[in-house]
Amino acid sequence: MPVHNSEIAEKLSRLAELLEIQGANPFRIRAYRKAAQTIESLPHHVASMLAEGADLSELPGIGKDLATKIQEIVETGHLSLLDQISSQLPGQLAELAKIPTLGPKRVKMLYDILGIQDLKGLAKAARAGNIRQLHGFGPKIEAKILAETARRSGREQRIKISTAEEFGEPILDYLQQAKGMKDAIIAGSYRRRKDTIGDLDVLVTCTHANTIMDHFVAYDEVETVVSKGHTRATVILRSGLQVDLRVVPEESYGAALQYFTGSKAHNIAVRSLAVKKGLKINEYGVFRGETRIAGRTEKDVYAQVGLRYIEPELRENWGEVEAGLHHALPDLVTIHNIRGDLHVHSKASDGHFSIKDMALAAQAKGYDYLAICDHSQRVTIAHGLDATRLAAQIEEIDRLNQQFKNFTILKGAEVDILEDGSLDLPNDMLTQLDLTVCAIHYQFNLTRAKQTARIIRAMDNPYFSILAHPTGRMINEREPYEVDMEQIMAAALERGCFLEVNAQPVRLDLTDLHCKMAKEMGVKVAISTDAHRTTDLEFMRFGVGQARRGWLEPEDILNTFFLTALKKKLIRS
Ligand code: DGT
Ligand code: CA
Ligand code: CA
Repeated sequence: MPVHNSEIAEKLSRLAELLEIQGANPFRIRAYRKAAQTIESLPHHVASMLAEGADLSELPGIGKDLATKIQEIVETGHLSLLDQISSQLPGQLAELAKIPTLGPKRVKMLYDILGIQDLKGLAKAARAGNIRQLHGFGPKIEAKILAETARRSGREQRIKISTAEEFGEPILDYLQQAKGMKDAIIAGSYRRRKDTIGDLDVLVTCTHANTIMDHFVAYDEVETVVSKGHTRATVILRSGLQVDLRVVPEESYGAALQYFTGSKAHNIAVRSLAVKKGLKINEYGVFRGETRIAGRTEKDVYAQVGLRYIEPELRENWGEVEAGLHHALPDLVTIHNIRGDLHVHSKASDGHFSIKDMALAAQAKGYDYLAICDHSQRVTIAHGLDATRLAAQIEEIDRLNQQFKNFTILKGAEVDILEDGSLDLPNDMLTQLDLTVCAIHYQFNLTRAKQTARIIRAMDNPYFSILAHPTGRMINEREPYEVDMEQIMAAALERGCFLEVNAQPVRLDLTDLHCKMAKEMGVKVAISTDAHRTTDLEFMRFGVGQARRGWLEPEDILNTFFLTALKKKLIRS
């Protein structure tokens, strides 16, 4: 995979940052910073320039030394000087410098004066009020640091659902190899398809519990065995992920699955229904007095308390128990309802495959359509398209469509929403497209009122179709920007616009709760993968998971419709 300009720029600015903490020569630091900016704003991929034999030292502000370093990044994906300095710095100084409130200058001061070298030390000093004493810090910054350290220590423990799959599925495969294994399933938040997962809760039925327990703790990724009994064990993997295992008898499998799938709040609501009926419910079954009246399947368990089966994604006590009592549960969308993908990239911007390859991959998935939405010009780091390049792409898609049968490539663009709410491409270009996905990529820090107004102003443009990744959050990396989502949804509904559920596992934006809000307000959403490579099309399942958690049914989702119906919906009156 070729190295992107943005990745090169990132490494060079990072090097500047670390050199600053080391107290290196300011001129040298500035040189790396400038080089990073130069690379970031280049219209061409450095990787291809090098491949074509270009001499990078001819670029402004880039001398021989920097040219060599850039070449190293392109060739190896690494910058050895960066790795070296990073490992020389004491403790977590390199990490601390990434905290926006701090930056390298302040990290250096905190280390030099207070000896702070990690997150723990930072939090401790902030709590003790030692940071406000320092020149140039003050109570406001100290409070910010405190909030930031709390946020970081809390969030570091939860992993993305996609990462949980990477660890979880091989564990299930491994368990299946043990003698006497029957069912094995991961319950908990994983089964509820939450966007992040605290730990894995594995449930098995088998003929030889002891064999399974031994087999489980012998898994080669296990670092620590926290506990191991006859029917339950807890281990920590090398990655830090905790895995709980429970062996349950077959006649209790449904009850155990129901119990350990949670959520806790859902279980409590279900239990109180049982109590009203004079029943007892626990992980072994539903009991009337001493008699077990259900337990083998989840369906039986729910039936005994007077409920229809409730899909795991709904089990958050967000009204599903009430709905279950009144036969008002939604018929949730499934991955099989999805007929196409409305937001993918090609090589023309920051994707890695041609339009044709992306289309072939989508067709192979059984889709009817695929919308190519490359970035617009403002997003220079992604090599965004200007009007001329977009015009050429439109022609290319027209040509390609003649080669496809029963499959349509839709013409789209991921249009940047500029700070004043205008769109980054002229309307005489946008009118030639089937749809636009419009997104914010800059100025995340506006006030809630300003950010909301900016987005709504963008929706005023008649060529605005779908608001892409509406909050901009990146799980464990970036907080959402401030917006009034209710106001945005109301505006979208009024104007005939849609919101995206971006299915990238790091985004999952809209979130589950926002999906539910969309449902309640009657706004339709598009579940889109934002794929940059053919394999990314598989992210769809993560988006569908969030949509299901938000109670969405097929008709709530734009890309469950056939092409003709979809096209009608995309036309704004
Ligand atoms: P996580 O791991 O933080 O992402 O979230 P969960 O939901 O997987 O929670 P976890 O692993 O602590 O527990 C798994 C399930 O076990 C949970 O969803 C419901 C059930 N559970 C755990 N503790 C209790 C409890 O005290 N009462 C009830 N009713 N259920 C519980
Ligand atoms: Ca769990
Ligand atoms: Ca657990």
